[in-house]
Amino acid sequence: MSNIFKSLLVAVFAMLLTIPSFAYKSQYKMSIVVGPKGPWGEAATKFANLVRERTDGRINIKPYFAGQLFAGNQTNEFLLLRRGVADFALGSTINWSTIIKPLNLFSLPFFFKNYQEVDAVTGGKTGKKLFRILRRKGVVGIGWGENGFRALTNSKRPIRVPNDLKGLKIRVVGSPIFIDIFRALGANPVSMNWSDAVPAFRQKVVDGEENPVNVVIIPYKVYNFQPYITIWHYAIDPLILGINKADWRSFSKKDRRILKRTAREVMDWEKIRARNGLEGSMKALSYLKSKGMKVTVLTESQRKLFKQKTAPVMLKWTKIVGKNIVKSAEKDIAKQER
Ligand code: X2X
Repeated sequence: MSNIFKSLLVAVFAMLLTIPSFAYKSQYKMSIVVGPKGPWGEAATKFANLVRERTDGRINIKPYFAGQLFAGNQTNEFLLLRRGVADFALGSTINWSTIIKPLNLFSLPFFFKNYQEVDAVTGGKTGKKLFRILRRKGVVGIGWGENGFRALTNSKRPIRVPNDLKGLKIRVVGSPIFIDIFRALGANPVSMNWSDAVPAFRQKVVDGEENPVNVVIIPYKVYNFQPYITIWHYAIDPLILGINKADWRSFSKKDRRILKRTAREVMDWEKIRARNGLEGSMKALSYLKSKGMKVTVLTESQRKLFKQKTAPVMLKWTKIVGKNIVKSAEKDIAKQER
């Protein structure tokens, strides 16, 4: 080999090593099912801005709110992220659970009692296991955020015992576990995308729905259409900040570190807002009352009645989630309680 050719090769190699950013896209698309208002949307904007700033513009993320990237079909979000139609997503575990079955863990009826248990699982071995599963399916998870414990709202009456739900038409996400839960409770569940659900509330096409207080019910003013709310902690909806694997691999080590650090920081910020006033003194509930809502908080014994009614759903879906994942979550929770 001639010396000139050798030095040319060395130079090309050196170039490849020193410029890992040559394959970066000029813009990265980020999917979010909700609009820019409220903790979820605001966290997406904050993440995009901080990442742009901290990478000196190398990673330029554009948030696409209100499900624009998946044309309304929220349970397709994971597939679109995996295929690279979206590069990033701040997604609900519910919306991804139709593709990634173990994520139904968070929708198992009355499984998680409080935020400490949720943190023990997402921050524990189970959270890592779930991220490994996502990675095998083409998505790298870099942070856990929160939509929240899902509360039940309706326009007809207070819900205190399972019988109160009888015959009520309840909008749920298009994820089959929710159909099973509400059927077991005697209600009439209908699955509907979020973008169709909001007009359906306005037109009273449905009697009720279920969503977290701070992240959805308040920003979307659900109290204007459905004045009864029951706080029952029947399902939790963590969010995952995920990146398409090919995109992740294209980023330099330094930028990956920036992404992870920023995700942790912004997701912690978001979680505080998602939970604000929903622990201890439950101040967020006074806000709902000031908006004319009639608030019911289930006691532990009332909650048990609902839990009993949905026991067959728990059994069926434990198998679908995977017994090992459910066991692992139980272990993480027990560890936290010690
Ligand atoms: O559709 C819903 O209910 C929402 C916004 O909470 C989710 O994306 C799961």
